[in-house]
Amino acid sequence: MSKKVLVVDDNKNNIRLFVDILEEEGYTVFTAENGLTVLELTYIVQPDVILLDIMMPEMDGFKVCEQLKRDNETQDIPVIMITAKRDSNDLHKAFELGAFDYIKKPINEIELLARLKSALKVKEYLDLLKAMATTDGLTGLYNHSLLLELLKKELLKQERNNQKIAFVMIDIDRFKTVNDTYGHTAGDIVLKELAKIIRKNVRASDIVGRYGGEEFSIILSDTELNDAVNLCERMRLEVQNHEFILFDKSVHITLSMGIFFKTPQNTIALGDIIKNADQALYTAKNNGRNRVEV
Ligand code: GH3
Ligand code: MG
Ligand code: MG
Ligand code: MG
Repeated sequence: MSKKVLVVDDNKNNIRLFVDILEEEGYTVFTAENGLTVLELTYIVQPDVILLDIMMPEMDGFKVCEQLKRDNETQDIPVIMITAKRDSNDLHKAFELGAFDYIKKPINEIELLARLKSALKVKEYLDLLKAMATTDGLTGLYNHSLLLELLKKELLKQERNNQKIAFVMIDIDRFKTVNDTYGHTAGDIVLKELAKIIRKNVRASDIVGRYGGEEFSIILSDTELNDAVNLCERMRLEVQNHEFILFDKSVHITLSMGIFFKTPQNTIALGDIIKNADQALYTAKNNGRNRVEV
């Protein structure tokens, strides 16, 4: 996919020059003529790199860079400063503010493309690192630590919007038997396929993660208890009837689930939400497995 470059310069001619060079090279280019809208534009466009003019009226490149680096959502996007200045104090300042690199005006096309390429390489590694740190390698779902992070964020959002939230803990029944009978690799196939089934059953906005081993969690935002229970029941039945093909064997599994439902009035701590969902899961196991409990 074509890389996205955001060019910020108050001079229309400069912008045209950048656009010509970059589009010729196959980049997708977005432009802004002043610093004021860069942050919002960056949220929308999600550029891979930003070319940022220093001297601009209203809000200069230093201020824009500072703003971008202060914001969680934008701080990892490499910023290449474009400067007509010759003062090394300014370069020093740019790097202090978190700029990745700089290019001096007048623009040399070869230099511009070379520096851009090196910034994009770094961005690629950063993206990869971030994905590795937040994704479960086997299932592709969010991993444990990101799941908790997202639950924390979701709680704040629900509080602000006065919404209800359901936290679901899912555990495969007698999974050890699957491993013991068909082997660990076969067990891994079940986990992968189950992750897909769970993901398929929830809304795109719902959060699904691998809590650990053979345990999965779902965060259902802005939901009613009834809807959460129905969803879990539907999923429970689908999994019960699903044929997992492990090499040449057909295997069936069942799930136990525990739901904790939180209303805006309930100011429970994050840890207790998990504890309560776990408790409900434990009840489901005790009541015979292949069940949903609240
Ligand atoms: P219960 O119904 O009480 O949950 O029984 P169980 O056998 O599922 O529970 P137990 O906690 O005794 O066993 C969980 C099993 O999950 C044991 C472990 O080998 C397996 N498991 C955990 N992570 C993985 C994994 O990544 N791959 C595979 N193949 N198995 C895993
Ligand atoms: Mg300028
Ligand atoms: Mg377990
Ligand atoms: Mg289990």
